[in-house]
Amino acid sequence: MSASVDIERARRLVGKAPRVVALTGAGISAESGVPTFRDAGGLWRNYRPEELATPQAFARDPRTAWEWYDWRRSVLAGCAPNPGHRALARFFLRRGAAGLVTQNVDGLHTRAAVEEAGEGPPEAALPIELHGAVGRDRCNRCETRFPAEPLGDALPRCDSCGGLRRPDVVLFGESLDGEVLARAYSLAERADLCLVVGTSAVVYPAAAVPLATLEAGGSLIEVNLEDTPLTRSATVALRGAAGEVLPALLD
Ligand code: BJW
Ligand code: ZN
Repeated sequence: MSASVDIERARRLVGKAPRVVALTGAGISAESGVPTFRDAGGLWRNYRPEELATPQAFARDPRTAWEWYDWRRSVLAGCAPNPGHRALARFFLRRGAAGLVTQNVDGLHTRAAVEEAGEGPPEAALPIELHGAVGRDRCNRCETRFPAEPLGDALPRCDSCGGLRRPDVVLFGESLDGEVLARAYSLAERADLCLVVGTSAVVYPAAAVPLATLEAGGSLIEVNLEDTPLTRSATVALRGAAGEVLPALLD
């Protein structure tokens, strides 16, 4: 089917769905210059991201793990929301019903919502961040949270208990926050349509969020450059860059 027919079908689905949930991944931020995890070019000093985003990497060699996060923070400091983030932010500001779930830790959805709303966006327009936020630290021992600071010669320590700090993100093998995950599933189960954008859909339990919409009888639109394990369940699969497809789909 041609791309223009697909986008028209997808626009009709969006138009008639009372409640829409979106699940986004690293691909939506690629056009902002944020590296993805599993595409070519996802390497940093010969490490694969999957090897560094683990509690084992932090335990074995905290300096190397910290340097990777410090590098990612410096990349992010030069990045801004792109037309894909902004189209989603406008959509949820306008529609409210259901909402936005993201695996991303880059904070760009929140920045887009603030920019589109002109400060103080309503709660419903803010993303549910399944994997935390890289712009915060958390104490490994007492869980106190701190704003991120640039990495110095010594590894950052907790002001309250002296424990090692780490970025406040969910690493492989760690559990997601139960309340955050429950909110995401509850939105997905009650949605008529799930819009899945820029994720390889291989990391669980995030990849099961669209399945909750499907199991409840809803439909699925996928926006990605390539096929994923979710593609065969998609009602419409839109092939293209999120920053181009989302404004055409949602505005
Ligand atoms: C574009 C584009 C453009 C590019 N436009 N598109 C069930 C089965 C098997 C395993 C498990 C399971 N349940 C749990 C597990 C274990 C594990 C897991 O899922 N493993 C699989 C990989 C095999 N899950 C966990 O460990 C989770 N914890 C957990 O379940 O606890 C309980 C438990 C533990 C152990 C066993 C069983 C249960 C925690 C997962 C935490 C993931 N953390 C990370 C790092 C976050 C911090 C950080 O940023 O450093 O989260 S890993 C990384 O992957 C990051 C991402 O959020 C996540 C998903 O990646 P994403 O967003 O999909 O990015 P990519 O790069 O993979 O894909 C980009 C996509 O965009 C591609 O498709 C491109 O084509 C596309 N694209 N440009 C549109 N312009
Ligand atoms: Zn502490």
